[in-house]
Amino acid sequence: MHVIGTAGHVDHGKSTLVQALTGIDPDRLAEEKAREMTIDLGFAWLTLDGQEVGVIDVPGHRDFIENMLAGVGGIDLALFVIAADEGVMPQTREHLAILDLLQVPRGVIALTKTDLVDDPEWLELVTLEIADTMQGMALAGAPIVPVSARTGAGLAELRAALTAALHQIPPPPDLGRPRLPIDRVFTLSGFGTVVTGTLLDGRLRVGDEVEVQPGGLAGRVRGLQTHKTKRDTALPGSRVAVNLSGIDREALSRGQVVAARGVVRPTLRLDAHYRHLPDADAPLAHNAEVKLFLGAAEVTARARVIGGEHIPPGAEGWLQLALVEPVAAVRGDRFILRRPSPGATLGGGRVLDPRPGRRHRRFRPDVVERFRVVGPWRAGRTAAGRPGPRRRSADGDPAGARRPVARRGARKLERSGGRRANSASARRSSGPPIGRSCGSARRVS
Ligand SMILES: Nc1nc2c(ncn2[C@@H]2O[C@H](COP(=O)(O)OP(=O)(O)OP(=O)(O)O)[C@@H](O)[C@H]2O)c(=O)[nH]1
Ligand SMILES: [Mg+2]
Repeated sequence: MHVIGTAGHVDHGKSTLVQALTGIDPDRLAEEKAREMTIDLGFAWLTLDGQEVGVIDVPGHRDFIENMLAGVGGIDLALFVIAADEGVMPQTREHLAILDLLQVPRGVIALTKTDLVDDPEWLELVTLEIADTMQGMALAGAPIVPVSARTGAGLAELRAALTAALHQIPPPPDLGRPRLPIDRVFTLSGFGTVVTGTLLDGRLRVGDEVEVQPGGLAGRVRGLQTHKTKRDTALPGSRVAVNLSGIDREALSRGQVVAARGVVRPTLRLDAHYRHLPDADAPLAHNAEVKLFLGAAEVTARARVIGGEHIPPGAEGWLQLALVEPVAAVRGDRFILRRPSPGATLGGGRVLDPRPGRRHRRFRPDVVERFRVVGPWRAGRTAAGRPGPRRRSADGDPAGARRPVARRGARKLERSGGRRANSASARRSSGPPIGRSCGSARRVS
C-alpha cells in the first residue's frame, strides 16, 4: 500500500483538492473549520486503479510547519499543490526543499484554482515558473496537471497522473520489523487507547505483542483498522489505526514509535549524513542548536560537525546529533533540521548510525574515516572549514568544553528508562493566534 501526502503554500487549495478527490474533508478540528485553514494533519483515502491509497493532508501555513513535518515522513508520493492565480510562494519553495531533503521519490503537481485564471498566457507563465523552481529537485520532471477543485476540471487527469506515478513506486519493503511512528493518539469509548501512523518495514497483526519507544512500554495489538475498515493484518506502507491494550493514552504522544519488541530502541545520539540547503542564510556551525524532525518526532538537539568547523550552504557533511530527548530511529531514516528561532528549515539527511554509543572526537582520523566508510559522500561537495586551533576539553573533544546538553539528556534517559516528555504536544495545543491571509496575488515577471 502507499500513502500520498499533500504539500504547498497556505491557502493554495490542498484540503479542497483532497476532498474533491476522496470525498473526505481532511480538516477535522473545530478550530480548523473556524479559521478555515489546516492546522494539524488530516487523513483521507481513495481508490486508484483498484488500489486503496492513503492521503495525508498537511497545513501550508508556516506557523504549522512542524505539523507538516510530522506528516511527510512516511509518504511515498507527493501531491504538490500550487494555486494557478498565485504561482510559486514561500512555502511552495520550503515544502519543495523538505520533500527533496526527505527524498520523496515521486510527485504530481496540481496547478489548482484554474477557474480563477482566464488568461492562458498567465497559466503558461506559472507553469514555466514551476518547472524552473523544480530544477535540480527530486520532483523535477513531475507532471503538472491543471485542475479546479471547484468546477472539477482536470480531476480525471489528476487521478490518472497519480495512478501512473504510483505504478512507478516499488511496493513498500516488508522486512519483518514493523514500526509505526505515532502521529495521533486518542481514546475511543469501549476500546481504549488508539494510535495512528504510517506502518513501515513490516506487518502488524491483531494479538501481536508490541512496545512503544522511547518509553519501553509493553502492550498488545487489540485491533487494527486501515481506512476505517477492520483488519486482522496491517500491511507496510498503509495508514493504520492500532487499538492498544495495556498502555494508557496519557503515556503516549506524537513521535513515539509502536514496534514489534526489540525492533527500535531509544537513542540520544545519531550519526548522520547531512545536506545544508543552498539558500540557508549561514553555514551550519558546529554545536548549533537545532530542531530535529525524524518520523513524527520533534526533538531539540546540538549538531556536532564531524571533520570540519561548519557546513556551508549547499554543501554536505557529517554530523553527530546530540539529542535533548530520546528518539526511536533506525539506520537509513531521513530527517530534517530546523533553526529553532527564528524558525527556518536548514537542511536534512539520513541516519548512518542510530546508536553510535559514545560522543565522537570529531577530528580524530579514525572517527572521520568511519564516517567516510559508512556515509555517502559526493566528490566535489565537502564540508568546508579547516580544523584550525581549537579549545580542547579534558577528553580532547573541542565540543567538550561547551554546553553538556546531551549529557544532561543522557542522564535523564537513564533515570527514566527512556521515557519521553510530552513537550511538543503541549506547545502545539497553545499555538499562536494567526490570521487567515498570507500572500497576495502576484504576477510572474
Ligand atoms: N475558485 C477556487 N477556489 C478554491 C479552489 N480550491 C480551493 N479553493 C478555495 O481556496 C481557499 C483555500 O483552500 P484550502 O483547501 O483550505 O487551502 P489549503 O491549501 O488546504 O490551505 P491550508 O491548509 O491552510 O494550507 C478556500 O476558500 C477554498 O474554497 C479552486 O479550485 N477554485
Ligand atoms: Mg488545508
